[in-house]
Amino acid sequence: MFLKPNHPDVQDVGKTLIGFNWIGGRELEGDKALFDARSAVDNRDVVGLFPESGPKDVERAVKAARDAFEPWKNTPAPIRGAIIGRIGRILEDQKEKLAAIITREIGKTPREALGEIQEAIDTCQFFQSEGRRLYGQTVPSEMRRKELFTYRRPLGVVGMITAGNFPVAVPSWKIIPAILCGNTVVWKPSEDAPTIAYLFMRAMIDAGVPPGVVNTVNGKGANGAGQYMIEGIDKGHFQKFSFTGSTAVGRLIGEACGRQLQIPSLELGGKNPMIVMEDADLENAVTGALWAAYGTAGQRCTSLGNLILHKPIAEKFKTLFQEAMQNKLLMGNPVEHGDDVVYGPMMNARFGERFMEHFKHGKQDGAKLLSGGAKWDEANRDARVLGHIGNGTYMQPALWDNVTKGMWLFQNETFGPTVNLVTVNDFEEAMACANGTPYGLSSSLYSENRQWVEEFKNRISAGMSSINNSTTGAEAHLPFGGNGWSGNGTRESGIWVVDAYTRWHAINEDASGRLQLAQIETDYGKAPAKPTDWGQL
Ligand code: UN1
Repeated sequence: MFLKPNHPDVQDVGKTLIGFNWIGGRELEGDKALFDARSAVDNRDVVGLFPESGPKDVERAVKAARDAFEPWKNTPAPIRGAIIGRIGRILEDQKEKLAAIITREIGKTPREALGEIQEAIDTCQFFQSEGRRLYGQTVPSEMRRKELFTYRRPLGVVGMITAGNFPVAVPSWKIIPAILCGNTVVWKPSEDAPTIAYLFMRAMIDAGVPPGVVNTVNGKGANGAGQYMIEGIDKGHFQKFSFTGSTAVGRLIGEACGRQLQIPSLELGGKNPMIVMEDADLENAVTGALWAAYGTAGQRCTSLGNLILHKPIAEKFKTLFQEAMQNKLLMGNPVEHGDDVVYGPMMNARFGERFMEHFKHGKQDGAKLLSGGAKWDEANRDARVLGHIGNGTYMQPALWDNVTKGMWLFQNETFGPTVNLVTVNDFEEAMACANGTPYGLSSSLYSENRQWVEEFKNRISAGMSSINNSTTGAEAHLPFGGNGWSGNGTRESGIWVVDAYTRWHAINEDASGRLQLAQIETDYGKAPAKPTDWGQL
């Protein structure tokens, strides 16, 4: 591993890692120039230097993955599982160091960064033992001396593109089950977080993942490695594709995979609703809403979008929520102030610019802005903002009131620290609002009323629902994914994801020594000549 001194002003924070693509177990430079992976917290801090990859790099990685496929597929699943267990232990041993890189690179608070590594450890622990299951079935045959079996078979080379907001946890949801099932991988990590991706690769190599089983190509999405990966679908490079990111890019991948008659795994955007009913524990609901809206600076696909308030408590909730924003919501530099801040910067300036655009839509539609609307800077910062913020994109928390279903704000994902307050008269209207967007990822209801809870669970269109908990924070062994524009119905995590990375193989084994014809020669038995006369009853 190569490191060099950082910019003189930020040398205390850490060194600059000289990064590479991993192809066929080797660290390779790309066909294009290097790019700086600059810290979201302070852009003077160059966390890593990485190759911007060209189409040839993608092809090299695909070849390495193809060559590695047969031997890896033939490695017994319990051995593949044992290697995965070792990855988990390395992540556990290096947890603090890796979390510090996440904080530097994308600006997550230390406790969230540790949680992120933990999510990858949980995934390794889960799939380690799956290597000793990966069950098929024995199925009874309709013929004598014939046996039927099912086996899970790997698919081949899996292409993966992941986002920067969960740069280890989400890739682990894909890579770990994919390789456990015997596939090989070409992964394009986010250009916002290549350093942590590189270190995750190193953990895999150290654990004994053989050369070529997992490969990385770094670089941009559009006009970069991401685009070349997607173009590779039509060239037949991949037998499966898995993507976490925007709905627009998900559609492109879905179209290309459709042409190859493949089902990609797509985890896309969200506009997640939270309903707070009149009987809710308001203190708990305020805490949950505050975290879901502003935690991770709103940069989770599970972040809260529409906060739907039952009219009898709407005013009281609003007051409590605004008080909490004033008293509990510290923001700023997570490298300097650690977990004192609830949220840090946007992952990069581009995300900040995109976030700023939503303000003009809100104003045009007549929503009322109660808070926020700008970046924090030296002139407007208040006591809630901690540390040096001059070299990053730090957003004020936004709060919109009087939002209704037809507004742009209600319907579109904003991916930043903002939330819409929507007041409703009754439970029916609350459900109509909660189901009133094209998305359906996460959702939440705060209520003690069992009937409402039951109705909500049955009628909400979402892949994930919380009762009396926030919209974020899915556990690593439950199915993760969404409905509508949030995905294509595939799920990640837990046992369910195994279906995404294997296909079923049905085998029949005939020991009769002759050709037995199913359905035609099957002895289904006969009714007796004199059946019971049921008419006598
Ligand atoms: C994402 O934002 O893409 O449920 C994943 C959560 C996290 C994962 C989010 N465990 O909020």
